[in-house]
Amino acid sequence: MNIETIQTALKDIPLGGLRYFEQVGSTNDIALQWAEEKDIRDYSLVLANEQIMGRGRNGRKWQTPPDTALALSLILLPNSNEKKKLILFTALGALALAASLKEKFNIDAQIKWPNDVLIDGEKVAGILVEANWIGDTPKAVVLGMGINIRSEAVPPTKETLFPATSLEDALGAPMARLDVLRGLLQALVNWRPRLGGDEMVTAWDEHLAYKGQQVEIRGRDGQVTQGKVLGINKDGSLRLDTVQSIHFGDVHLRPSRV
Ligand code: BT5
Repeated sequence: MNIETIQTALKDIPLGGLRYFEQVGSTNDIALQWAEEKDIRDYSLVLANEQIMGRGRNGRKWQTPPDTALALSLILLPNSNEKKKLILFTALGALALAASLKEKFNIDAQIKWPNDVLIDGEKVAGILVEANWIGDTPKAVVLGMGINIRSEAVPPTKETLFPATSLEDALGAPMARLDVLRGLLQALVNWRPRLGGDEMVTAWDEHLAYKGQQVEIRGRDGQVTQGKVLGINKDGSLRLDTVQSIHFGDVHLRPSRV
């Protein structure tokens, strides 16, 4: 992967700009800085071959060893409608990945609400959405995605909170990182106009992990909610067969042992 091969692979994607790094701290950090620039354009992409300080949510780490994975941050300039639905950009990324994996590789992936993509119950990709603000108005959304392509991308079991896998392990064959990236970006461009619409919520719901299963959700305050997963509500919250729907993002969602 180098800037020429990336440009060739992505020639049909309406990128506003492209920055590629052999090694970075975090692509999201680069993208957040880039998004501060006056002439920043929609669909500007930061891509790295390796991250040494990749970030997950709430101070957790995301590992991207060299030559094995995709680490990308896409800068999106939200329109006035999208500004009201920032929370749904995470699902947009997850849905675009799941839809493109099905279409291009016939891989069935599930979305573990709110931000992980799983294959057969193992995490293959994580998503971290951040934004640049001017006062209380979001100027740019940074959609950060880490996708394990080769098995070497998968951290040792004792280092992960949740079982993990790679796309090649799922497919049982080698995959070109740039094919996965092109499919993902095409799907993102296609799905973005439907952000928060019925079609997106339905497709998200169809890919939802643990549907019909009993799960427990631990919130930031440590409070545990148990219930059966029923689906996604129109506002993007998770519908359980308890009285409450889950709106907040930092949760640990697991199949319940009961
Ligand atoms: C996430 O956080 O899953 C969001 C990860 C977002 C990473 C992308 S890469 C491009 C962009 N630049 C960045 O710096 N970040 C974004 P969270 O749900 O908090 O999960 C983090 C947890 O996943 C860690 O604590 C580990 O247990 C586990 N983990 C770390 N690296 C992993 C990997 N490569 N595959 C599977 N699990 C991993």
